[in-house]
Amino acid sequence: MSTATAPAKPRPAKPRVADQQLLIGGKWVDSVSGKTFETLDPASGEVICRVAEGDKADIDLAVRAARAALETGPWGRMNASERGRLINKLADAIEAHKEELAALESLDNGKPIGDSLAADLPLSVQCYRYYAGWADKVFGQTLPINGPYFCYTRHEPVGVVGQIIPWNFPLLMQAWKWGPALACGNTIVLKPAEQTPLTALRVAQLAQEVGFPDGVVNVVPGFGPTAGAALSGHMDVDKIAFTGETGTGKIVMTAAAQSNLKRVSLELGGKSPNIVFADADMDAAVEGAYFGLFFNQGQCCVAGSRLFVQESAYDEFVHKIVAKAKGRKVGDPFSTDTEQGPQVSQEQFDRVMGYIDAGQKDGAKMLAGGGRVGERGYFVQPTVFTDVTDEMKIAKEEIFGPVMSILKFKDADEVLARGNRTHYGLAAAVWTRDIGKALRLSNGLKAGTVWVNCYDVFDAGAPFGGFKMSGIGRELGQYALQLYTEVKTVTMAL
Ligand code: TXE
Repeated sequence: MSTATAPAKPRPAKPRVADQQLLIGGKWVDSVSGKTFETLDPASGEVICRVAEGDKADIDLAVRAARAALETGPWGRMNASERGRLINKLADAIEAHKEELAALESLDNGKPIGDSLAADLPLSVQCYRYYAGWADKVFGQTLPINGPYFCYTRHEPVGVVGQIIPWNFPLLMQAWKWGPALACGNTIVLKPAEQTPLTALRVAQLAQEVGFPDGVVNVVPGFGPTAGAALSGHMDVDKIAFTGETGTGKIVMTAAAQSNLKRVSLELGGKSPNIVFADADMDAAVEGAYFGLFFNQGQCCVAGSRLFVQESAYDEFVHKIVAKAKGRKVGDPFSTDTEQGPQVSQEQFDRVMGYIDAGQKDGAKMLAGGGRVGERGYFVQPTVFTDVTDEMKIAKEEIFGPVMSILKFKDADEVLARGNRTHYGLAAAVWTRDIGKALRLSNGLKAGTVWVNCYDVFDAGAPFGGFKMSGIGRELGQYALQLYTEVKTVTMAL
């Protein structure tokens, strides 16, 4: 047994990044227009590098490459098990480059390096591995229809799929989109968020290296109203998968309807109720509520941003959570003890500060935070509002920042009705030791995911998506295969 203390871990280095091109048909190219845009380090506001700016002409080329890869390339003839092997190789390559990818993710997005390494990377790798396993297990049925017929179904790829992802979990959102789409045999045109294009491009490079045929994955960074709109309105894209704001989701769905009625799946915003009963394990509930709101700088679609606490436990709960928020370590994402980095952009910083103002004007009590941290970058203090009521703006709209709103309730019936009084329905949580109450609330809450005595538990095997205006369709798990397959019925006379 050694008594020597372990040497201090070296501080992860900020990577230097060269200017970036688009990946179309297996080639790295400039945009047709020759335009580029800057991607910024949110911790300093400084430029990391310039990125080729895709627009309609580039999307056209990428769609053409994806179509060719689907119909005439080796991908369409490849055994399903071989597709699975390639996806597994991609997972292995991501794992082998995990430190590099985590650093790139933290640089471009601002999330603490510890979070990138502990959450984004392993969850992405697990997602690819999970869908690698599905590749040769996507199959139809034989059906005993009336008459002298042999009837069966085939689950075929939808075709060329467009995927538009946000900036809050760039690597993970790419994995959620690519894993099932590739397992089912589709080809892809991905538009990453303009704030965070870097890891998507690096993963695409790894996909090329492990042997994905040219054109199977294409990556076209660019802006929403140009590149994103071209993709969602394209006449030769068979399906569009989108994650982002609810308003943008409506635009994407309209574009799909007004072009070729491409299939649409949407994962949108939320205003998730996190409900703490007085009979809960209070320390666990405080811990879960703190993580469920502040994780990822509050930039989570499932953030427990309506925190309902039962009146008899309210004061104790507020006291404990305010102390935790005040102690949260905000700062350099590359420091291993940082818990909270900057918001992703100036725009998001301004938006969050606007909600903090609104909370104060509407009369909520601000017991922690409320200001910016430092002079540079987009850092916001962990902020806690109490005495929040249902009609306040901070209780109704998605803030997407480190701003907690605590509401008081009396009993289960009341909190169930209030919890459901929203257009959103992404997630919810219940904290209680009473199993009957936990089940009653879980059944009654109109949300795609309900956590009981836990929060933010994600696994590639568990479906995820929203009720109501939080989305359409389910990602992850076996359910996601439905998003990426068309069912064909074949009937043969005997
Ligand atoms: O989202 P957008 P933004 C919420 C969150 C946040 C707000 C605004 O509340 O404060 O949205 O963020 C692309 N056609 N969420 O403005 O615009 C865009 O380029 C096609 C919740 O960044 O929805 C990016 O790739 N695409 C969310 C992606 O859509 C368009 C995660 C997301 O950007 C487009 C992110 C258009 N017309 C933000 N306009 C979640 N559910 O996790 C934009 N895009």
